[in-house]
Amino acid sequence: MRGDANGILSAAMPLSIPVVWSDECLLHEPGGEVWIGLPIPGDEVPERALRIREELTAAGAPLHPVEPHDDGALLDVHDPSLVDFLRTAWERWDHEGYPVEHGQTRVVAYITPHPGLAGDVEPLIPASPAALTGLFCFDTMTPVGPGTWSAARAAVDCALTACDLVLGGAPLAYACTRPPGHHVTRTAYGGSCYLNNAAVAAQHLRRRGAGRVAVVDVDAHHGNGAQSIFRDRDDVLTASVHVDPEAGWFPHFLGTARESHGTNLNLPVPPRTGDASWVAAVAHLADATRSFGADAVVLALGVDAAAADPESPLDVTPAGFREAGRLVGGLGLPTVVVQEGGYDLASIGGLVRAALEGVEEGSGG
Ligand code: SP5
Ligand code: ZN
Repeated sequence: MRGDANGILSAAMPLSIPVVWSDECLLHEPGGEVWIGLPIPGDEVPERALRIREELTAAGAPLHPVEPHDDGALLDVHDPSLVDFLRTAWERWDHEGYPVEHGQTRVVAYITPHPGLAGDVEPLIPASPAALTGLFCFDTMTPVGPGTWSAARAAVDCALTACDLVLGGAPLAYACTRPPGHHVTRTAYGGSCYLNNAAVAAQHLRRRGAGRVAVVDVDAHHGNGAQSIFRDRDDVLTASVHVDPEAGWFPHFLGTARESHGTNLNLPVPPRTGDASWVAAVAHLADATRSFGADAVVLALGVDAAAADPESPLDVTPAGFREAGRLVGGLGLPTVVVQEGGYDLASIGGLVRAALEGVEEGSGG
């Protein structure tokens, strides 16, 4: 049983949205991350995806196996140097002896080419692997280990497979992926993200015939990656509701309403925002998608805006996620849902289920 918007209980229909899955997405183990100078446990863990899959299959959703895709759309949105770095980072690190000689079991940066360091001198490509990491990674919380590349590349394939289902006529498809991707720009990764799955999906939809695509991002954190990647494009709308970075939240340097322009909409909300204001912001994103004339939607579905989530101070409930899903589904557009954040293992499955039930209800399914 579940409550609808009026609080009336109704029998839950089984979910019918295909859930695209790859076991390879489980191969990335953060092992820990460095936060403000200290090692802490990483919370972007494989168990997240398992919990979501368990909940969705219990709700009746069919699993759909991942299909491999070439690098076409991936290299449209990411610089080849970033992709090459991520593909080879662990082997280089291991080969240079960091794990054995120093106990450094993950690739992490220790120096970055801050714009104030080099001024107008073009920085070197560093010979040291530790220094090279700082050329591509913008934080200390996004470690690369032995399984990271396989998992991140599989996550891209899951997003692309979900796109193909929709391009083939399915109204909706869900990529049950990790690691997430929405913080990754054309040239730099971070925020527990390596490759921008949602941006690659949007680009793939464009390549395969959708004239205009909207990336609607409801993760608790700003979708800075898609904003940056598509900044000069008038064929992709990027729209994000997120906790206000000016109130002290990741990604700290970006995400204000002032960055909004014709095809970019940022709606920061204050800490402790609950369902009413958050759902109103999602309605605003949906209205912008309609006005833009999108032919397809990529919903970047992080569920870390939930009250119990350790990574954000927002207070959205499952009913709020269901209503957000209804609003996006109600656009009546082919919709690819891509998993982003969400870190409370006890509730993550139910939150994603609520959102996807809402998408199906809104789309009339
Ligand atoms: C995809 C996504 O949601 N990325 C957001 C990553 C934000 N990470 C900020 C980490 C700040 C340190 N968290 C420590 C939590 C201790 N409870
Ligand atoms: Zn997030």
